[in-house]
Amino acid sequence: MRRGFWGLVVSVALLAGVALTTTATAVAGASGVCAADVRLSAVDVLRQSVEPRRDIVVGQYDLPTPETGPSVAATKTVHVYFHVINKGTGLANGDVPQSQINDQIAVLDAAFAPHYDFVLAGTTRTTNQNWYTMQPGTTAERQAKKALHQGSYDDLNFYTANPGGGLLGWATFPKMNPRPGKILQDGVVVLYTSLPGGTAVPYHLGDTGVHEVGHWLGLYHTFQGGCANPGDYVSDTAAEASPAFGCPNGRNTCASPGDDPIHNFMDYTDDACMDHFTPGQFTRADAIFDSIRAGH
Ligand SMILES: [Ca+2]
Ligand SMILES: [Ca+2]
Ligand SMILES: [Zn+2]
Repeated sequence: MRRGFWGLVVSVALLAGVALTTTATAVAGASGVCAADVRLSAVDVLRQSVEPRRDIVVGQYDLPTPETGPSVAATKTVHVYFHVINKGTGLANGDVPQSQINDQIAVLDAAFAPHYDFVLAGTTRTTNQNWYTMQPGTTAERQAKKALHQGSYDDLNFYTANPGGGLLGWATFPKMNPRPGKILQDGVVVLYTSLPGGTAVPYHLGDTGVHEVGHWLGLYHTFQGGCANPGDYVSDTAAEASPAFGCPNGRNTCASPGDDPIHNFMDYTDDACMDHFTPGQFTRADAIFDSIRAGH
């Protein structure tokens, strides 16, 4: 999940039925449940700094952790079912135009190339006031996804809505051998104004979608676990003590080698600042996709 703007404390009821509270510095890295993200604007960093740190790491057991797999993986085609949840017609009501959907797909393609090729398989448009403001772990979310989800576990269901409270998005992690009901809840949700060309400045270039799809593929935040090993379970991302906001070049919060990976899509920096995944992240994502999502 990703939160912008206000960064208030948010309670997230995980799909696993475990309630947890996450703050600006919290990490909910749990497989099969929603990835709790908080991304603040620069003005909220002060608020963040006075909040107690509550890093929460649960349920990683179902994700393969080693970076194993072929050195050159074939491009995986991922079909995308795009679900626009709005409260009426027109962009002001969340009814994003097809051009922005196409642009979001193009941003995903650019970010994940050449490992993943995203192909739009269908677009649905639903007007529902309750679903439009759904938040992670709510009845509204469960109902919306149950009604709208299409395809199988290797297809991406991408929802846009207006969850409010500064939430930019959230995602479900891959889970080994998911039950049919779990598959229906699979996918990513983003704030509709975070699509490319949207108004959620500085989160308006489509990288919230990239970040959430990163979680959907099994990637953790670069600040997962802080400075301690194994961190994000990826060896070529430098450890990072806490989320970075804005674009703080030269930030270095851990004594281990390397500056913080502030330009990585799995940090919390501005869209204009984040621009890549590492080879290790792709190796991890590919291994997880092959073992958990492909063919399910
Ligand atoms: Ca790392
Ligand atoms: Ca360092
Ligand atoms: Zn996240």
